[in-house]
Amino acid sequence: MKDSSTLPRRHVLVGSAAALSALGLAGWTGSAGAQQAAAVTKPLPAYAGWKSSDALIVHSSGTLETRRSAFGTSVITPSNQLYVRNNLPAPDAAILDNRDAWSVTVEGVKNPRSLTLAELKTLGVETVATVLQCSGNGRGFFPSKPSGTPWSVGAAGCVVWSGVPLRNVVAALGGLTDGAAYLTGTGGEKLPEGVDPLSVLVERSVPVKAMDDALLAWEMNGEPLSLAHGGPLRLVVPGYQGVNNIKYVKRVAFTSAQSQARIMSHGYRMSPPGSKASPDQPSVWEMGVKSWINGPLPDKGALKPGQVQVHGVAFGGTRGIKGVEVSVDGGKTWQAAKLIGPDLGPFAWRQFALPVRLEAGTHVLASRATDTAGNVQAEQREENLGGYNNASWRDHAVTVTVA
Ligand SMILES: Nc1nc2c(c(=O)[nH]1)N[C@H]1C(S)=C(S)[C@@H](COP(=O)(O)O)O[C@H]1N2
Ligand SMILES: [Mo]
Repeated sequence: MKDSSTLPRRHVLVGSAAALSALGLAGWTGSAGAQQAAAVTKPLPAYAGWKSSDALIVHSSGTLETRRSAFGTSVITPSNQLYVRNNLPAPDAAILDNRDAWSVTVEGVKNPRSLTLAELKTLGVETVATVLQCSGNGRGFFPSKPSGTPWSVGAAGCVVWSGVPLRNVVAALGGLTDGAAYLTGTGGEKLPEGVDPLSVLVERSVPVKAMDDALLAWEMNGEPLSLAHGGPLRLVVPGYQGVNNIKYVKRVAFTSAQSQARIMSHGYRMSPPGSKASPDQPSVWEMGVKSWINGPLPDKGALKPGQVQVHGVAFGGTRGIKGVEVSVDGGKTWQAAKLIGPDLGPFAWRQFALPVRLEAGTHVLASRATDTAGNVQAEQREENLGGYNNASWRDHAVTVTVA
């Protein structure tokens, strides 16, 4: 299947569930849709074999995307439908055999040392709902076709973490040393041989203020953290882009400078188009305000004229959501949607819904969120080399047909 978007719609009705959604996706991701349709035939990788294949698009063994049609109207994304992004092969599952024996080294505190997961569990526990989103989510909408996975909307989910607040750990180790400007987390993957470790190491730095909300988490959605999502232990930095949430975390350091790892110095930078990535460009840290519609979607075929519930998700990084507006005329006019379901705090997403009557014809449905600080979701993406931080409401609009 090279370009499924050229198939007539009646083929959608006879296709498999997987192909069906892929065809629908092709309708709103343009050129990226074709690549997603091609990827759909790949099986789930072994470390994520427990996931729902119907709910996911397998781009590669390290990149699984939640289908737009799989996001329901509940707040929490079920673990088996959550996207996965692994920059390196996942560690051996044996690291989960004795979870409590996993250890993490803490540096940049008065009394630096290693702590086991068993010890961490004695220092406190908190639970927090956060949006986990890859900064490349929405890259598939960039006409410039940046290299990297052409994610549509599904490199994101909202999940609940349990773990020890990082500030408790710091307090137990005597507090921060002077000059701590960054919180640096290091992933515990085995690095490939024969290459400069800094070129592959997953190590990220965020401003030290992120410590106030950060957790060392061992549980996600009420279950011990899976290997796919960073078990036995993960650094969770609420409100920050996915890459800063270090899986299999083996070292946490409070440092005066940012990590020298390539993924920090050159990767995940907001590099202007035509430039070269460099450490002086902004890194992808806090998430901005963003929303998108998850229903109705074009992949269900033509709608009947009448009332529909336009629904979707909205989040505001560290600031939470004040409100969401919906447009059914491509952004000419807007109506306030209702925030529905439980509010799980500033880092979670809110579900929204708006009942509208749609007559026969073609309708462009869009959503536009406002965070609690009054920032309004932008119409246009910020062009950049890597295709990061796409929050454009126009890019995320969907076109539905009523007949
Ligand atoms: N150790 C480690 N942590 C990591 C990564 C990784 O490859 N290794 N990928 C990062 C990226 S780019 C993203 S978007 C998120 C993905 O989290 P998930 O796979 O649990 O959805 O994890 C981040 N943390
Ligand atoms: Mo990512």
